[in-house]
Amino acid sequence: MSPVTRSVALVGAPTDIGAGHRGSSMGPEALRVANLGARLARRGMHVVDRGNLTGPLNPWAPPTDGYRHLDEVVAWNTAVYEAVYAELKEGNLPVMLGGDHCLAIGSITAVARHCREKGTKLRVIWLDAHADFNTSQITPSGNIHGMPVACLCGYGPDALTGLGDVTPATSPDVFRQIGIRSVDEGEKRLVHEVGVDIYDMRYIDEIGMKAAMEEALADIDANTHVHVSFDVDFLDPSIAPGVGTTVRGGPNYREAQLCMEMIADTGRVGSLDIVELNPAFDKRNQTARLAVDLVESLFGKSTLMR
Ligand code: B3U
Ligand code: MN
Ligand code: MN
Repeated sequence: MSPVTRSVALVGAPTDIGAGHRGSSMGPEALRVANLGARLARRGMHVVDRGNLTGPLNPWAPPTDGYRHLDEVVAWNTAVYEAVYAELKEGNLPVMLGGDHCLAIGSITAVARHCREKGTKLRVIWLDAHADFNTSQITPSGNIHGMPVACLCGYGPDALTGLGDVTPATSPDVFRQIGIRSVDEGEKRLVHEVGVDIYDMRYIDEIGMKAAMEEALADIDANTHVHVSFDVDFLDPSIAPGVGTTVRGGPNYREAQLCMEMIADTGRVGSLDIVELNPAFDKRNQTARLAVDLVESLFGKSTLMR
């Protein structure tokens, strides 16, 4: 099945403001070099590349009150929020090229507003090694790329939880997290307390990617907008070394392809983030090329012969 719209807008957000390593700021260009636009066009999509958003440089400062670079994170997310909302309003399918995962606060806040205005149900498929549900009290690092899901659910500073028209932008029941295998102690307690639906690697190993994805996608219907937030560290580092925080034991190539194909089969993909790609850690752009390959599957490329 085809996605919600055939018209795709690429929006670059070249920053590593929320991350613990420098370099994801080079992600948008690496994805372009890996031919993202042409590969989506090959899938029959009409593709426009809006170029890159701009925002403050990374001051590389230590945390203040549990946050690193909060003002700069707010500035970048405000830009992402406005750009993604404008694309949705025009009927385009926004693909936000990160950048680190803190930028999902802006993109998903925009998608949540769009869904409220359209009366559609929002479902966020969060592909990641991490739960990204830290707060300033429990974060081990102060890095805001470890906090976007919490912020989107109202656990965060006012400047980030209140980016959009409604605060908080979403709630825990909106999320399905896939591939999780690195969760901090306080974060683990919090995701259990609020009830995030997590398909961790132990569960995927036990029941298989197919059954896990069937469960995760079960209640998507014709009135659902699916947003995919693809943190490239979701993938096993043996196939995707180009990320700041590698965690062993992630999905292999075939599992990742199946995951993307099953999301594509819903026919409801309406927006996408591609984040945490870090060319400074990559070899010959292989992780960017793999990410593009998987995104092509997300937009309908299938190996199915029958
Ligand atoms: N949970 C850790 C590490 C982390 C989260 N997201 C990424 N790394 N990419 C933290 O710092 O919050
Ligand atoms: Mn993440
Ligand atoms: Mn991650």
